[in-house]
Amino acid sequence: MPANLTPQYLEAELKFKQAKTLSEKIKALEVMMAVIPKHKGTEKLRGQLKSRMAKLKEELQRKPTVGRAEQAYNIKKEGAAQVILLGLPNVGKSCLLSQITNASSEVADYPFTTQKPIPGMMKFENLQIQLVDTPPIQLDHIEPGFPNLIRNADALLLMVDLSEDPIFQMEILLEELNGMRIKPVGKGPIPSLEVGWASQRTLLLGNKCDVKHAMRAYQTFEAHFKDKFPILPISAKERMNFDELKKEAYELLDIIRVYTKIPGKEPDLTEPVVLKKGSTIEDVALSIHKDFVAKLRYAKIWGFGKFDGQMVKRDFLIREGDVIELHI
Ligand SMILES: Nc1nc2c(ncn2[C@@H]2O[C@H](COP(=O)(O)OP(=O)(O)OP(=O)(O)O)[C@@H](O)[C@H]2O)c(=O)[nH]1
Ligand SMILES: [Mg+2]
Repeated sequence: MPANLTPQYLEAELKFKQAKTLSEKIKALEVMMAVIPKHKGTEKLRGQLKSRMAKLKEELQRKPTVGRAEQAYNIKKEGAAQVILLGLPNVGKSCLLSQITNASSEVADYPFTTQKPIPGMMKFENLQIQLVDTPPIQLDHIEPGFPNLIRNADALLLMVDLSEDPIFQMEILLEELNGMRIKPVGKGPIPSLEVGWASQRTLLLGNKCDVKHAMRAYQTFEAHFKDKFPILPISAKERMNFDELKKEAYELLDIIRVYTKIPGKEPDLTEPVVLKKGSTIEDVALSIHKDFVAKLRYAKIWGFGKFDGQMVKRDFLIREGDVIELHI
C-alpha cells in the first residue's frame, strides 16, 4: 500500500534533515509523527519514527549539560577551603603543587605543560587545605569553566616568576581577572561591587627566589604591590618559605578553628570545627547537627579574654582557638 505522505509531512522531514542540534531534531521528528497519515501503508514508517525518537531521547539524556572541557574545571571542594593557584606559563605552579601537597602535577621547563586543573591537599597545622593547580593564564583566551572555578574558590594565589619581569606578569593577571569580572582583594575590607562581579581574597607569590638576582626583582615587585596585597617570595623548587606561605594562605581565608568538648573530658585538639570569622555559639551547634540548635540552652567556653568555663549564650561571638562545651 502506498504511503501517500502529505506535503506537511515532507516539509517536517526536510526540517529534520536540516536540524543541527538534538533538540531541533526531536522537535522536527515530533511534527513528523503528528502529521504522518495513520493507515496501513505508513505502519512500518511510523514504527521507524518511534524508535528513532527513542534513540534521540536517550542521546539527550546521556549528553552532559556542560561540555567535557568545562567539566574538568569542576573541582569538588575538600578540606577546610579551596585555594586556586594562578599564573602565566612556566612560573612554577605545578612545581609548587607537587612540593607542598600530596598530589603531583607534571613539571616541565617549557610553557603550557598543565592542561587541566589538578587538586591536592596541603596540610597546615591540624587542617587540610585544598590547593588547585591550573593551566596557565593566557592573554585574551579563557577556557570555559575557568572563571567559575576562580569565582567559587575561597582564595587565590597569584604566582609570578621572579626571574622574568614580575610586575608585567602581575599586570596581565590582573587584567585577565578584570575581564572575568573578578576583583582580587588583598588587604582591608571587601569593597562593594557592581552586579555580576565577584571578589576573592588574594595573596601574591614571587616564585623562583632561589635564582640569581631574583631577590632584587622581588624588592621592586614588593614595593609596587605591597599596599594592596600580601606578598611572599618563595621557591617552589627549593621549598623556601613554605611555612609562611601556608600561614598567609590560612590568614586569607577568614576562617577560625574552635574545638568542642564533652563535660568532664579534654577537647580533641586534632579535630577543629572550622567556621567563618564572626561565627557564634549557635553556628558551632549548627555544625554538629541542626537539632542541636533548637535544644541549645547555653555553652561553657574557654579561650582568650574569657574566664575558664565562662557561661555564654547562643549569640556569643567565638574566636580562634576557643574550646566550647555545648549544653542542651
Ligand atoms: N629555579 C627554580 N625553578 C623553578 C622553580 N619552580 C619551578 N621551576 C622550574 O620552572 C619550570 C616550570 O615549572 P612548572 O611547575 O612546570 O610551571 P607551571 O607554571 O606549572 O607551567 P605551565 O603548566 O606551563 O603553566 C620548570 O623547569 C621548573 O623546574 C623554583 O622555585 N626555582
Ligand atoms: Mg603547570
